[in-house]
Amino acid sequence: MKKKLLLFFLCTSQMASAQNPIIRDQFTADPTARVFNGKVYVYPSHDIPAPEGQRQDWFCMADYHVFSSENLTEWEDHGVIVTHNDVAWVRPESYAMWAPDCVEKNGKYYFYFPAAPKGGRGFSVGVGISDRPEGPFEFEKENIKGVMGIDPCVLVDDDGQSYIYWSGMGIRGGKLKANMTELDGESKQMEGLPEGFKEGPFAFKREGIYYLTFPWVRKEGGTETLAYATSSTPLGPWDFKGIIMPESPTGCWTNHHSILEYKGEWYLFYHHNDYSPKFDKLRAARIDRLHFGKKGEILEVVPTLRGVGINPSTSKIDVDRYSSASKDVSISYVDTTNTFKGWYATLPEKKDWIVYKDVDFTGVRSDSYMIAEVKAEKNTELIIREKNAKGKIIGRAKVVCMTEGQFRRDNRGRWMMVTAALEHVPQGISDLYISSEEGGLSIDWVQFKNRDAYFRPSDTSSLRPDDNGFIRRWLLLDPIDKPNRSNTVFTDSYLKEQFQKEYFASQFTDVPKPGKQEKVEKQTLTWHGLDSERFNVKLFRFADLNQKQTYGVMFWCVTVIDCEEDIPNVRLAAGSNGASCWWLNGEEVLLLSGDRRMVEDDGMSSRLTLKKGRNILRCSVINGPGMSDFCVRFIDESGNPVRNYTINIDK
Ligand code: FUB
Repeated sequence: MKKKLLLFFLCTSQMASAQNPIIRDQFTADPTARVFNGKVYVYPSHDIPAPEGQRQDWFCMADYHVFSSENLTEWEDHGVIVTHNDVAWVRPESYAMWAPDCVEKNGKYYFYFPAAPKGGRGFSVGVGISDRPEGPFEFEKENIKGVMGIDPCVLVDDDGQSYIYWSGMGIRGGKLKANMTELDGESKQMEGLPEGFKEGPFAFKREGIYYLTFPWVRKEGGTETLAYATSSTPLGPWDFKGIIMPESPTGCWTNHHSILEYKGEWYLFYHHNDYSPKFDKLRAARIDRLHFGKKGEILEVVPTLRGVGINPSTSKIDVDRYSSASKDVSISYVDTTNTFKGWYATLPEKKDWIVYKDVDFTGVRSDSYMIAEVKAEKNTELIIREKNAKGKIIGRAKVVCMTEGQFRRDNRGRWMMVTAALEHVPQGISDLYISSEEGGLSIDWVQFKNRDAYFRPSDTSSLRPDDNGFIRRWLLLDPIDKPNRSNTVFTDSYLKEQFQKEYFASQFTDVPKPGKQEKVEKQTLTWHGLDSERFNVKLFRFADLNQKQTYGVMFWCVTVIDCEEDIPNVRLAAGSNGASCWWLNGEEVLLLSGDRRMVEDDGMSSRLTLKKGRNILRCSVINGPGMSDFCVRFIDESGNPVRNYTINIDK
């Protein structure tokens, strides 16, 4: 009985966003891309590090995944479609599931793959059949008789006749029977191809011309190029035409590809070894545009980091995958022990720049902001322009160079998040031109976000309290875990203990920079500089927006009040959902205890003086199950709001 693969249903779908490489959470090689039902499906090999007992210096592949995308930017992983232990003729644990293909004929999908046969030597090729491109596939019990080798590729011609090509002592080809699972007659060696090692045939037809494309080692001791030949018939003889892509600049010995037309454009799918620079048997699939000349010749493709597709400006854009850059710009792995964390780009000097093409600003409002993950070797400014060096400035953000002691090495060192209001929003699709005011800037990603209903990032301008005196600019720390299931525990003694405890260094003295991180037991928490859209600072929403826990939490909040002169005889008036404690210039001035709802001016301090210059106001809110928030203002002797000061958290 043929075996239906249960495994298929056990695997969850995952999305990955992409430039090059396109799949960012696993090694992928030999990408065969096909268009089915208006979507692109990619069937790659799945390289893995060899487990113990397997040859450590060779290819190692136990299964196949299939991926799909409509925009060539976001790829859905449909999970494992078959492993080396699921097919009757394949030797279990053989780790030799090499380059596959999949084609559609009369509504059925045929998945062709090479593997090591039970009790045999070398490679054979088998087929799985499905009603859907992503499976589940039913696998033929026997391999295809007469096909001995690797890298099967099938061409379904306009008249319905199918041809299979593979590599085994050169490149061979033959007709397939209508059942798509058997050779029809003898296969033959493809004639007219150049001398030198060849494998990975990929055949297609365009404007009546048959193209046979293949990895080819053109010089002795060299690595693989991608090359092609053409013919007026599907099985040749072939006219050798030239190179599609030269040898890999990263030294990857193999290359293996497919070519397809999608929505009027042609694409080359291929691989390099981006995630494994020192071992080229762990490869990474890529895409770049391919163009034909007037006579149907394939123009040479230059591999890019940017790849293809349009990135929505509202999702994180890894600008280290740039389209072009000044010559001193470099890229580095974010984490050399886990290359899948990606790269960042460094712009050493003021003159350095990056261009990142095709970012879609549709839907970005004029009051939106940019957020970027950056680090600096000296105080500098990140500047993002539209199109080029002369383009309008979209946004710019100050990047301070954090000194030792201001950051923790275990928290990505100097890295920080910076935000800035947008000065200009490009219309539709635009290129980004990224530079820095002083150089010394490294950047990982940038994103453009619409303001939400509760907060927007604070900027460096001075802010006054609102018309009613409420203070709306704060540094908020991600919530500390306080797993209280009920608020009945909020007695004065419990709260004193909780509010006086030291959770992180300089907790009662520091005015942190946005992006600074604190280590609180096992949690790594970040400070955010935010302006509240409402008079009450919605801590619950803040936690939720940052995908942090919302219940059973303790928040720490700081702001700076700058006075031009002493303001005596004022009272701090606050309300909070959850209990809260308030400190002015290091002195505790108010405790709102018990389980309470937020009410304006719920508690009041005794008389205070806001001194000339900088005053540091700090609060902590603790809550079990509840929608944490607070509001605070200063009021004078007559109960009127005090407003003659500015709020500046960023100075
Ligand atoms: O992925 C294993 C083998 O490496 C493929 O079958 C060849 O084409 C080469 O890319």
